Amino acid sequence: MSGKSRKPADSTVKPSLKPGSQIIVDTLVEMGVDKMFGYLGGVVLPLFDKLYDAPIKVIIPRHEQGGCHMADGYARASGRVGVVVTTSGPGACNLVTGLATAMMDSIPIVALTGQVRTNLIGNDAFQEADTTGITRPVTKYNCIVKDIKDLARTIREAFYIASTGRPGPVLIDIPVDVELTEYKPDDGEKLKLPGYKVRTKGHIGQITAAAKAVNESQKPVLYVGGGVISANASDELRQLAQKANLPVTMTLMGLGSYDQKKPESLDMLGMHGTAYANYAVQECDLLIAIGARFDDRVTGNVKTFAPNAKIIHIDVDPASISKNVHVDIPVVGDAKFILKELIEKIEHRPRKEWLKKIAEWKNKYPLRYDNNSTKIKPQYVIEEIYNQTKGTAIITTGVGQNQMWAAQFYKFSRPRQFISSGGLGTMGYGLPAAIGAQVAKPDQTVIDIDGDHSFNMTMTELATAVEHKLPIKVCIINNGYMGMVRQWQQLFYNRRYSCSRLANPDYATVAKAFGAEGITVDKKTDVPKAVKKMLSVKNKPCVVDFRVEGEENVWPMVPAGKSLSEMDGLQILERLV
Ligand SMILES: Cc1ncc(C[n+]2csc(CCOP(=O)(O)OP(=O)(O)O)c2C)c(N)n1
Ligand SMILES: [Mg+2]
Repeated sequence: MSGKSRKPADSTVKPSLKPGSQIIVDTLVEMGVDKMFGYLGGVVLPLFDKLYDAPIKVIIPRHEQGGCHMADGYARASGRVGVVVTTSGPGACNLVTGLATAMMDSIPIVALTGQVRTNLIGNDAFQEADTTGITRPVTKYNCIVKDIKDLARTIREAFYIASTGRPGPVLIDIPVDVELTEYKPDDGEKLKLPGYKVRTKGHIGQITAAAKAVNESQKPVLYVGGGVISANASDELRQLAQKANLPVTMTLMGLGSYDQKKPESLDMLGMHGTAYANYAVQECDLLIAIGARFDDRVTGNVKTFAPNAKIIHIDVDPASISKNVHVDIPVVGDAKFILKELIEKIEHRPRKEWLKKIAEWKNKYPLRYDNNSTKIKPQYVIEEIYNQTKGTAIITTGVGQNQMWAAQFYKFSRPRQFISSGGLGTMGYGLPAAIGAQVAKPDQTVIDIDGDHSFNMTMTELATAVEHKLPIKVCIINNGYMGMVRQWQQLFYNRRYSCSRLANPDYATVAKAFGAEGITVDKKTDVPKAVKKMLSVKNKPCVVDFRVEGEENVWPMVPAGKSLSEMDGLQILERLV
């Protein structure tokens, strides 16, 4: 930690005994933690006192929700477990949105929360909240440690549970008296998780059945989700697709798992996916789902989803199998292991007609926008960012139209490059996630493509980025609206824009007030030089306020509940040729 004069640590502690607060720090170091996020408060002061001397960089957000999203962005960018710590009561409650975001997207986080003294629990003590009760539905696992003997082991278990199987957030609640109790922990103590089983290798009979189905299929499609990224299975996915000659479509969470520059990539499917991906899914005879969960934004009407297809589902979570859509060949286990086995058993097939048909769809319905407009089109801004960064930046997003355009117009080529709140759709995620990603990857360009209203929710975290000299870039696609809400109001509520336009601050001025660089762009011709300037800023964040056309829509669009082939906006795209 910087900017402090160190006072010697308390020397009254007997050498073999350690207070719980020191046990927490030592166990975090043992787990390989060298950076973490957190916020102070009464019941975590013992812990922060020990962090003062620890070999861990602690980044303090301006709101605990931001801290949780930072830990999440850190985890997504690095593949490691993100760690966040908060005080009891209000601090712990502020984590809820961040935990739910990580839970829905299967992101490994360990959250440590302080709690009131054990003997005060249940007394409505000052800053007491039932943290484990409140966070149970938004964590993979949580518990309270009431006995110092369990502390080190429980923290180790938290890291194990968060990062294995289907990853997710784990919360450990620690009363302040446990932090203060002295104890000599047993370093060699084994984890005690009798009920927690992780299936790694898939059932060989199922893998053989899957291989047979792939070999026999005339019109297969790979449908890939974020599970391939968490399983670090992108190399295997590429080998599988190339060996068996399979087209690949990805969910929002799966973007980056397959290089979108490759011809076999059909890009994103679903509500705002490409027409060629959606048509291919609706016409395929075999759908090979890997680490994906048949979310309603992907399937549209489940009853008419992939109507002619046999479905293979490879997933580490048995609870995901046949949850939304009936699966013919389930394979439960780690995608990396399973794909390795599958690659051995599959054969190349030419599939000329199928691939020709897909090429025709791709040719007929590429993603387009009106680039002859004199106004700034959001898609143009994103294309310019893509071109100037040569497709290599890490992109985080807000939620809404900005997120969908980022997914459509930035082409991703590697896993952990696209970081977005998919399952929960959390506005305010983009900026803190960018901070977490930049902390994880200091040498890479990290860009938050954000919405004006998403940015409004957590923009206070600019202070955190300035303090740590993080050169993140924030590109606000400023349409002056809650754009995605406005689009729905336009299409389904007869253009009655009820409450979806609010006053915004001048973002360049806001950025400068925080000590960041701030740029306003209101002319289309100024977009390239603003992007160039933004990319050249070092050692501090740069916010660019792109004043884009207010009523641009995201196309194509499968209206909620419709079947995937019933896309609106295709005629509009065709007219743009
Ligand atoms: C925390 C939160 N509150 C509400 C919503 C519902 N919602 C989804 S998109 C959206 C509008 C987003 O506006 P903006 O950030 O400006 O993005 P745009 O769609 O204009 O690009 C809203 C309100 C949400 N996803 N998250
Ligand atoms: Mg907006």
